[in-house]
Amino acid sequence: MWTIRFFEDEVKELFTRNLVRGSTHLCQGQEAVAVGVCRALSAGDTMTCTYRGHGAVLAMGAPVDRSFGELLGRAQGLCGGKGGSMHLADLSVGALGSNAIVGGHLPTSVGAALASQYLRTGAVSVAFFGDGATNIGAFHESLNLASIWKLPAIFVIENNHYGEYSPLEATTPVTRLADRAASYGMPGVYVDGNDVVAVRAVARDAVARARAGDGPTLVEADTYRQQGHSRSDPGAYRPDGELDGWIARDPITRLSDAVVAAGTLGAEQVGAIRDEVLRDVKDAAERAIAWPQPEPEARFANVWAERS
Ligand SMILES: Cc1ncc(C[n+]2csc(CCOP(=O)(O)OP(=O)(O)O)c2C)c(N)n1
Repeated sequence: MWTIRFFEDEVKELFTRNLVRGSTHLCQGQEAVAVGVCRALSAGDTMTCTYRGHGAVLAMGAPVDRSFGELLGRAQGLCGGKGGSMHLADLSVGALGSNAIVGGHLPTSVGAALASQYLRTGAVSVAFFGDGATNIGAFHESLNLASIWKLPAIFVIENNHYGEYSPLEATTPVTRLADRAASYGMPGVYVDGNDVVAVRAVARDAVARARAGDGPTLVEADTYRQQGHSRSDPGAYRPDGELDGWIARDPITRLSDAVVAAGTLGAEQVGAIRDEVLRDVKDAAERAIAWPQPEPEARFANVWAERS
């Protein structure tokens, strides 16, 4: 979770230095969802996510320096610098792609689940998406098809309570989003998305169900984005005190405090791990900044399939 937090903090910094092109959507505060779910997966499983997807891609195990490199448009970036912040993919770790289109990746995840069922690989397919995406047509079609075919899919709503600048209640009549699962005949599980241990437990159950051939699960992880929607949004529309209330429930602080309270690690050890992760993330950013831009000739590579 610290890797994701420090990665996002660094991206914010790189943005102010005008080193990141395009827009970017940060996920500070939502780390426990990505980490809790991805820790329940095994090699060969796949994941798709939104434009707010840096955390999920890192949680799958994508290298930190090459992830920075992609945001910086470097040749050694995960996608050769062509995808940028909103289009991160690393097939070697099962990260099939983040996606700028709200809900656009859900059919991709269903396709991966169908491939798994057809080829009998046993792989599970996870899709992360926001609360706003549950109002998109692709959400309905994806859950419907996954359920009727009993596909090994897990749909994870990162309910951060806002779609851009609109609170959930302004756009969505049913605000306990896990209840939407009933329409598709699948279990709908609500979980505290700032409790990484609880998220992992829910994800393990969903993975077991998927691997057993019992079909998909809809998970609603209740969380909060501590930053605005994207780079230029200070989040001024949030009611006074709301952000502070969620920061008091910060997923990383909660886990650190719990580990210390249980006597598993001392506070100093926790601090040392934190410092080490921070150093590693900063080093990775420095490495990526030093990498070259892609050669102009590379711009069409991997865009079209070669004619055989
Ligand atoms: C199909 C589509 N419609 C509209 C947009 C513009 N848009 C970008 S982010 C966003 C809000 C989505 O909110 P949510 O699904 O809750 O995800 P969050 O940003 O909170 O993680 C919208 C409407 C888009 N990218 N794609």
